[in-house]
Amino acid sequence: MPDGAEPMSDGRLIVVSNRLPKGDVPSGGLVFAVHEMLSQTGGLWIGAADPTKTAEDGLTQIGKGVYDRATFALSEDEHRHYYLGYSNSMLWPLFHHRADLLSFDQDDFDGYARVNARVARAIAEVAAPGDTIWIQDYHFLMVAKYLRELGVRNRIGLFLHIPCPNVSDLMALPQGADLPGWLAAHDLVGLQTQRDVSAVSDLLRLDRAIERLPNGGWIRKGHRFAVLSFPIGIDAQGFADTAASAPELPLRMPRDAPLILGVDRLDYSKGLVQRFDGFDTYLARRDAGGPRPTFLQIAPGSREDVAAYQEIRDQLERRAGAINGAHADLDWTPLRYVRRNIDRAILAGLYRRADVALVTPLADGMNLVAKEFVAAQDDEDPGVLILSHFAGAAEQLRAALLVNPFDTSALAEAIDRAIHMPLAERLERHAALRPMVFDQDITWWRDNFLRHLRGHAGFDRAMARF
Ligand code: ADQ
Repeated sequence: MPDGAEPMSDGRLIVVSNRLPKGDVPSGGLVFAVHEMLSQTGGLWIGAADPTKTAEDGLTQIGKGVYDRATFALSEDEHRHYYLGYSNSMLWPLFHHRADLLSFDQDDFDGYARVNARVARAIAEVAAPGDTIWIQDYHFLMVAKYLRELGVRNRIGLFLHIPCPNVSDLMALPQGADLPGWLAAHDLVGLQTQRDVSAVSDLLRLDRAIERLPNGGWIRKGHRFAVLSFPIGIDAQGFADTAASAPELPLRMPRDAPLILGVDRLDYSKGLVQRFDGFDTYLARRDAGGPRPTFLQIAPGSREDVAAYQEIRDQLERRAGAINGAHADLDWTPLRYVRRNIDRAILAGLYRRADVALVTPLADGMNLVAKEFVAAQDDEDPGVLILSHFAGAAEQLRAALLVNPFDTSALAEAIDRAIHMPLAERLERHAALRPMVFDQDITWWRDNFLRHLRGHAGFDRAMARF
């Protein structure tokens, strides 16, 4: 859209995410919610193509229906630098407060910038006046900046799914001083939590060109923008229905034995080693005559081309072996560690069967597993959620058993408390958690974000007062 023209509201929605949904009716929270929306309104969904030898500009249409799906090209080299490198070996660890894991490489940043610029050019070519551009996550932090340089004045929103770095984290990023400017190129930056909003507010103050406006908005070189929290939700009712009608579970354990469940992508941010340690301590302290719980940890591998992920995988395998070695018996394996993807209906059934969920990340934007567990419970006999203070979900799910995942002893104590929690307390906690998950679901999240971005939530009027 040429400079000078006024954006209209409610044009098409253009969504950009690293991954595109597979199949015609995709499953999974965010993907399904955006699919549902685009199916109603039409629009365009852009994501990365599989890497090839060389990469050219433009978009390739890969699916046509009520809305279009298109890919941008990525060379193998760019995949290495943009995706494995800068996105997942710089931004991911940095935003999860793990500056010790950063791997510096100028080529990584160059690849990231090149891919972001290509995505911006592709969007600029297809965006009509009035279209809303919604960028997902840390893979595309520079796209809005490039779009503005190309003269695009459409509404641009960014939703960041991961936590925000604080000022000292950011100093470890060679491009740290530029990040506030990249964020300022959007109209709306959406974050998971209020804690993230505070962190970003501190970051923005590092850029002298950015000023706070009296009503809480921000301005940089005449461009106003907002930074607000929109905690992401799940399709709670859908998940509850799936859980209630789940097939029989192939668990082979006594029906009355307590089941403790963990479900995570295998990632160092999820606190799995600390969780295993907590369970180990719990086992060492437990009363020999008491219930014999099984802790089932499901953790499919991810990003296995990145060294830090291979390390955490090896570490967990060793810990799992040692824990079972120390505590297992002829008829009891206390820890079951499963690394494969589990069918969603079975997963939902496992959540419902579980007496305790261990959701103990060291840093996490939100953590959908915590919400899925709450949604899947039998309201008359609910299980207990043990939740880390460091999961974004802890801001909403205050009625969970909140723990510090670094404190092994406290974790062991929480497991013991959860296993023995009386029904009355479980019911009370569940009653407080349930509305947070069912009322603030994925549709609420999506509509809330887009209403703010498109200016139907007083955003325009509020901005006009500045
Ligand atoms: P993730 O880090 O991927 O997401 P999370 O929010 O927990 O983390 O979502 C994982 C999803 O994968 C859940 O829906 C879970 O059910 C599913 N899953 C995990 N293991 C599985 C298995 N073995 N089989 C099948 N399904 C499995 C990022 C951020 C989070 C943020 C989300 C959404 O890191 O903090 O909550 O985006 O914004």
